[in-house]
Amino acid sequence: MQLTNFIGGSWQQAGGANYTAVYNPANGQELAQVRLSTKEDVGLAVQAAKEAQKRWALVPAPKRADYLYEIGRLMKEKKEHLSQVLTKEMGKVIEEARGEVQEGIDMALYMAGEGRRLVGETVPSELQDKFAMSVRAPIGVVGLITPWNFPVAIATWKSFPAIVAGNAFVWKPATETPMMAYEMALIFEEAELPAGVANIVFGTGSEVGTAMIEHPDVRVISFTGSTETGRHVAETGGRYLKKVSLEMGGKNAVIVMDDADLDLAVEGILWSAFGTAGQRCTACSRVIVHKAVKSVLEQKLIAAMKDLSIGDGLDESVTIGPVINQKALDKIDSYVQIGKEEGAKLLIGGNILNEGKFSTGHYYEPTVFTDVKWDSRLAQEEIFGPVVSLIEVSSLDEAIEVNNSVQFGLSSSIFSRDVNQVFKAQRDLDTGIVYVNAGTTGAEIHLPFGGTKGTGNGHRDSGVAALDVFTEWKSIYIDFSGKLQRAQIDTD
Ligand code: UN1
Repeated sequence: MQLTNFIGGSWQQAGGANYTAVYNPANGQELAQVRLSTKEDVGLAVQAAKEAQKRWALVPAPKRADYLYEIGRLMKEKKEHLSQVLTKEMGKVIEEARGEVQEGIDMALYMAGEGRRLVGETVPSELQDKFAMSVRAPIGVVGLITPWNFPVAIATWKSFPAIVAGNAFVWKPATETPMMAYEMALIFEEAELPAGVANIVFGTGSEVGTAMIEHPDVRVISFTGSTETGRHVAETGGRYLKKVSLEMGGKNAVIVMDDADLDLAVEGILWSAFGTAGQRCTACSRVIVHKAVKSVLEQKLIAAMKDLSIGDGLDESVTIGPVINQKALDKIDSYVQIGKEEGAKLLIGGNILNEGKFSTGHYYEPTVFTDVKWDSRLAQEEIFGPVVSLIEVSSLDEAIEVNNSVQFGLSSSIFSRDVNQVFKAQRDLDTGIVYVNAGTTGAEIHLPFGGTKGTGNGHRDSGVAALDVFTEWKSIYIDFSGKLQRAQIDTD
């Protein structure tokens, strides 16, 4: 299977000479080939988007929304097919893949609803016979750069608010997961979304991503990926005075207090630490546990981990799939070695799995360290794999301090039945998302998604907040007094 760019409503061969192949991380099978695009391909896509956007911006927003309803309907109709492709390409287990596709469907319907709102303000003017209001105006052509770990959901968080608000987009999906983008292009085509509103260019960050950021006609860049790349995107975007929305790393913690329901906490930890093989920005990577319940929690965790089943995510009985590629596997393993060197105690796991049914894929054993020092590298740096570190504390204050000690601020969680502790925690945890009596994953699409500190730069994906990324506020004053009225002066 050969994937080609989707530009101006047609399938176009990329101009680059190089190909990249897509492999199933569960078994190493080649799934597709993609020709890598060049700066010139980006230019063609931006041009197509620019022309289409002028007309698209004039389509009433409720009509733009009708396309999203149709896209949502088609995604629902193809949900099982999309989920299967997603599992093959990215590796997450099929149940989670279905959940991710559902997240995209939810986003389509939710943003379609926004087409009948896109709420602005009307406020009284300080002058007589003058009317004042603000409206959301589309920005133009927007550039979307998305990661491989949520190849559908994150793309919908960005592209659907962009189009309902009257923009056209150029989307560069991750090189590891172009097939999901291709599937979405087929849906855009079937929904008869006007040509050029949605454009997809396959290629590398250094060539295609950079060309998007540097193109004068791309006014917004919405990026999800690593902190290192995000910083580069912001630096380059800053030179061109672009609006850059970044969603980056995490080092999320579950706090388990001494009064917590420990069985529930174990379920929450396992789901958020090892779901998606730990490859979520929101994954639980630290467990901050009160010393009074530490050893019971450890025993319960070890016991519950016996039920985890690792393998090809297409097998319905499997609960943990492979990690994306060899590079990821090496990185995860290097952190396990770092943990050992730092003196953390390995409770369970800690190995690459490469024998028998694992020999052709990229699998890592779910791993738990305990007695981890809060300021060690294991406890501070993002691993993006199925490795979790237990850190002991003696009080809620200390737990909050440890939670807030990392450079990231995406998600946090507390298990406690004490309402006073819970309310204090939700106020003082410095992350963009806080869960009470649930793990660190599972954000719903109608709330803002994003984080503080090294996780983001003040913007949010999904929720109404996403519309702030893809619109400019326009304030409109209409004077119907028939005379010149000067604000701040003729007010008596
Ligand atoms: C991500 O980790 O990059 O909240 C996105 C969650 C999912 C989205 C995660 N709904 O875990």
